[in-house]
Amino acid sequence: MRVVHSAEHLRHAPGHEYEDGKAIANYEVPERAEAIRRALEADGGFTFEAPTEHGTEPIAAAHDPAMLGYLASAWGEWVAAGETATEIMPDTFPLPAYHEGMERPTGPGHPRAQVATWVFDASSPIVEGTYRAARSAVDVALTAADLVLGGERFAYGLCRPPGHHAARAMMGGYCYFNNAAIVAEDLVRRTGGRVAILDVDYHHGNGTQQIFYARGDVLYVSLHGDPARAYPYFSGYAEETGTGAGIGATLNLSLPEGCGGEEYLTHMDRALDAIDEFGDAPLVVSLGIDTYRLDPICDLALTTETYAAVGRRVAALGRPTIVLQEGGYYVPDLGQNVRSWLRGLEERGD
Ligand code: SP5
Ligand code: ZN
Repeated sequence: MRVVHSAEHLRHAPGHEYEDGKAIANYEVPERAEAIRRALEADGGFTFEAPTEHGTEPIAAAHDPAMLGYLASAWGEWVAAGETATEIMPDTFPLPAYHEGMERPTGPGHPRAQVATWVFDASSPIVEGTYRAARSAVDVALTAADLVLGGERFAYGLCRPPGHHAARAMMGGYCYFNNAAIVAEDLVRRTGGRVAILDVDYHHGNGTQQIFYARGDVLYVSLHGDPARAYPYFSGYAEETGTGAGIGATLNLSLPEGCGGEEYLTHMDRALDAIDEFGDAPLVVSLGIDTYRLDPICDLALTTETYAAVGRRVAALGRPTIVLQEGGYYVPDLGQNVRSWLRGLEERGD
């Protein structure tokens, strides 16, 4: 299988995130992508290539161009305002109730106001290299899509930072640009056809769902920890099925705490049935490995073998498939788990 990878992700090395009143080391570390790269290199069955430059147009097709503009200039404006911290994080949140019954002042505001306008959580710092790394993750994803449009049955984009929590006009959850959504929108525009997205990250892909919620031409199917207990809390319930032309084109399947391989695969079969029924569309997979039994921030119990079984079942759909990396935070086994998933997809065994 061909793998698209760039060292540009190393520019994004967030230091901290907020948990239970404390600053802790950020889980979304550069070593994640390096561990995956090394495991796939050692396998011998993957060939690596660099992404090609795709510019900002595909990003602006999925995101608010003003959000793109913000991320491009955030670091420079932070420094120009005399700030010296190495991470930009929101500390004051403009909830709708802040301005209830009042006008919301327009204008750019202080960089601290700006970041809280665009970033919805306290896990997703913007550092000096974030914009270049996030641009490169998009190029990685779009280059993987190019390979599949060029006739490859599968391609894997080793995206970092991840993307599925980034909505049309909002970043967060370690995500800045929504790599999978940008690819799906680009595929729709280039092929004139439909696209299915399968999101297997532990967390609900609120951003991907939001971007396509009113669309009937992009199916979004997600398996995730029940939002009644799991981040991002505010979306991912079964009752969310789409709106307008998109009614029926969103499917959320919640997983219980401790869910293991056998139970997981029954939920997966429901997800795959929905994709099969959607028709003969290319498939984009948001591959999160934070469903692993040892993941430090999640509570499912999947094993390395489960990932191969999932890969095999996805292959059985028979669709051209672009696999894009999302989460997964137990770094010692992350490479083997991704390798197992992709080998399952190619039916090379685990
Ligand atoms: C791409 C991706 O996987 N983003 C996930 C972002 C999760 N961010 C914060 C999660 C907070 C969960 N805290 C759980 C504490 C368990 N000890
Ligand atoms: Zn996740």
